[in-house]
Amino acid sequence: MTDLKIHGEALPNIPWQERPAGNQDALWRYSENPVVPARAIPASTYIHNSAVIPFQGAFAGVFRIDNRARRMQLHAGRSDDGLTWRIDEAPIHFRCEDPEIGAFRYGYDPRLVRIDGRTYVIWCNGYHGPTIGLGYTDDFESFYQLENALLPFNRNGVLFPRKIRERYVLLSRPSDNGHTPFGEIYLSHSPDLIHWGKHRHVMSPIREENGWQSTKIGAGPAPIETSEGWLLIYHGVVTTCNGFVYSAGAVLLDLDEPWKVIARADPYLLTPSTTYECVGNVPNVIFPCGALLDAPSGRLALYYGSADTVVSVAFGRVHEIVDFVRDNARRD
Ligand code: BMA
Repeated sequence: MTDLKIHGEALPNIPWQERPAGNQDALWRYSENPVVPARAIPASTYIHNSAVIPFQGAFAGVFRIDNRARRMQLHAGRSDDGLTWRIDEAPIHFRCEDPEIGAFRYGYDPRLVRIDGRTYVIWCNGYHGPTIGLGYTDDFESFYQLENALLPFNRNGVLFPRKIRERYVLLSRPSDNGHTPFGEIYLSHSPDLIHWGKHRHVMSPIREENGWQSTKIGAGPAPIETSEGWLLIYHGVVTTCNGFVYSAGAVLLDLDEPWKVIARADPYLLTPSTTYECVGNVPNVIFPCGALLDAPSGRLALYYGSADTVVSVAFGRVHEIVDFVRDNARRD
């Protein structure tokens, strides 16, 4: 789709590698994956589902680190090229007005979204079980925590990158307190990032087919605004006789009423098939949490946790991914 309009900033220094000869997939893997090894800092056992964003002409990120007690922590990191990362030794300390909320037990699976110049962190926050933690930073040094957006149990929260009809909009995935065997994507509205309501159902797993998104689904990085709708990359899970398998897929959501699905691709974008996706702490996991976009060219770098062990990158072009969704859309 050559006349597709993609909203966003120019990012001429986006990490990038052209599609390999003979590859016809909408996304292709970086040849040097993984980009963050499990033991990138002495305190880590694994580093995986993590988010990145352009920052001061280079890049910054929030990384999920399972520490040497296997406690899930968030650490800040920086990079000149988006591929080689320096990750802080100490976990992020979120300043919070209410110590009851601030003293979270664990934090994992962060997303990063810039809205009106401020960088928001959305993560799965341990508060009597997993729920949606929300905070912000302007410098990746000081972090501030807001109220939890939703009640436990909930995971996979991510904000849209702008207000829609004067409301902040949040995707989430209500869950249970364990390795949830279900999960649908919902959307909530807020005037102030504190009070959330007007909850809407977005989409369900496709249970009857036993395909890649039959058990549960959850939003990935912040949706990308295009003239064809919001492009959302999400994860889908199938239950096999060896357990859950996590893949990445894509859907287009309505621009003004983003709980309405315009087109949902039937095939996955990426499913575990390399050694670093199939072997590790939790085998067979592709878990997208972050993306960089160069809007003028449509080049996209997708960051995903692999096998709950390392961080990997895949590349694609937004107009080709939109075509992929449209050309392969489910008819239900
Ligand atoms: C989910 C989350 C993710 C993890 C995935 C696979 O429930 O906990 O952090 O990557 O399971 O283990």
